Amino acid sequence: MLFQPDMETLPLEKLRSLQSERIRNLVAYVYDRVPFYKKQLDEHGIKPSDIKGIGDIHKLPFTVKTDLRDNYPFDLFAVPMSEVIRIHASSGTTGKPTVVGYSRKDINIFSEVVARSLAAAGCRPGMKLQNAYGYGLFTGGLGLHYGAEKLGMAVIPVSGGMTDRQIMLLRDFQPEAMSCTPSYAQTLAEEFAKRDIPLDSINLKIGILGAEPWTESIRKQVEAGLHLDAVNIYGLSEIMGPGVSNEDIDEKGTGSYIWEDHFFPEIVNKDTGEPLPEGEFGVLVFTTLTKEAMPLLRYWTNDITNIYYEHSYKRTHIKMGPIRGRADDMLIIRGVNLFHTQVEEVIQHFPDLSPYYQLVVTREGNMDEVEVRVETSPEMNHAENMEGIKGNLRKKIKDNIGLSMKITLEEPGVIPRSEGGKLSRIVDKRKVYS
Ligand code: DLL
Repeated sequence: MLFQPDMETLPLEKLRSLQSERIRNLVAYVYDRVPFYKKQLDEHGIKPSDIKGIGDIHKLPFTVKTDLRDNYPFDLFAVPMSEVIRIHASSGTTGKPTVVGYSRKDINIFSEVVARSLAAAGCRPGMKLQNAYGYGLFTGGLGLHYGAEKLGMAVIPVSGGMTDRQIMLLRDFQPEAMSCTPSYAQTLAEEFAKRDIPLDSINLKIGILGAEPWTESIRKQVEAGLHLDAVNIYGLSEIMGPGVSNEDIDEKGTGSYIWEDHFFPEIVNKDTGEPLPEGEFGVLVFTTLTKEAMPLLRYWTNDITNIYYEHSYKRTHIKMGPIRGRADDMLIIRGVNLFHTQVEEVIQHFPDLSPYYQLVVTREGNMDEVEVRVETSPEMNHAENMEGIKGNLRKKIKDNIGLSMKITLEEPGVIPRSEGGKLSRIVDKRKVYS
């Protein structure tokens, strides 16, 4: 189902002229209202009138996370506080959080793009959504909440964690859809198996999973463990929150539609910032075309992926592939760039292993070492040749990624699980030594 079919299928030329009109207005708007942007454009010798259409977007400078920190908390707001109706913040691992503000129109658009996303995921008015994203400063909880209401779903606002309560509500309220992080969906799937709860005691058909990278192996595990279709939702607070892009349930595995009437995407080279051709991997950059309270020009997300058109599909908007990882989470091991999702992709081809794993990075002298701790699957016959599996995994990783890693097979249940939020799969012990 398409929530806003006219916009979601707008012919490309019309989409481009809408984006052109919006970027012209946006640049004039931020130049007038946000001292940071006036200064930045002046310094780059750009006048708003130089931006004649979306094709001129490359002339604009990037906005980066430190710009948000430097303008903490509200200096990037383009409207007076009397027009702001909500404030969210994302907690960084260090220092102050990044703050974002929304006008009433922003919250309406936020709800609309989440409603589009849920409809693409297969949700329908009248279905119940158990929303297990955290409510609070994090955009996940309230973002899904307003979007589901807009679509006409009945929202069950449980928030994250509290596994006993989640399971009770899944059984008693019989929701058809659930939203949570993929790692928490893994936790739930595992709890159902552990507690021997029959899957026909629940009614889930759709899982709306995002907020952290995940791959097909987690999709398979969660789909089998909860008997549902697991669909990707992507977004970030700086740009809006969840619902910047979403997968369609009928097109699973082919990428997520970016709602490009509101969020204009580019992929750029991570070292030079140069735009890359369609399909190539690089850093995802977004310009918010319609935001009022805190619009951003060419925001450097640090997320690595690619974008491409698939004209045979239901909508005209561009798609993005799965996020490989964030440029700042990328490990550089003996000169080789490594995302944990690459290891996850190799693990998925081993039926005796589960997608519960952790990468432990240490430094021996000047050499970085990676240990892959991965659980054997509960069904595995332990008489099997453990050394053989280790050897094969080591070889596959070496062939596919180009790095030798130490492999440790763990008993099921040993690797830390998500307790409701985002899960970190990397333990970097080098920081302790340096
Ligand atoms: O995680 C918004 C969100 C909430 C998205 C609920 C989806 C569902 P932040 O906390 O600002 O916002 O974190 C944004 O999380 O830049 C990505 O690195 C990562 N991320 C979000 N969705 C996905 C996804 C929310 N589907 C950062 N796949 C982003 C991979 C994701 N990474």
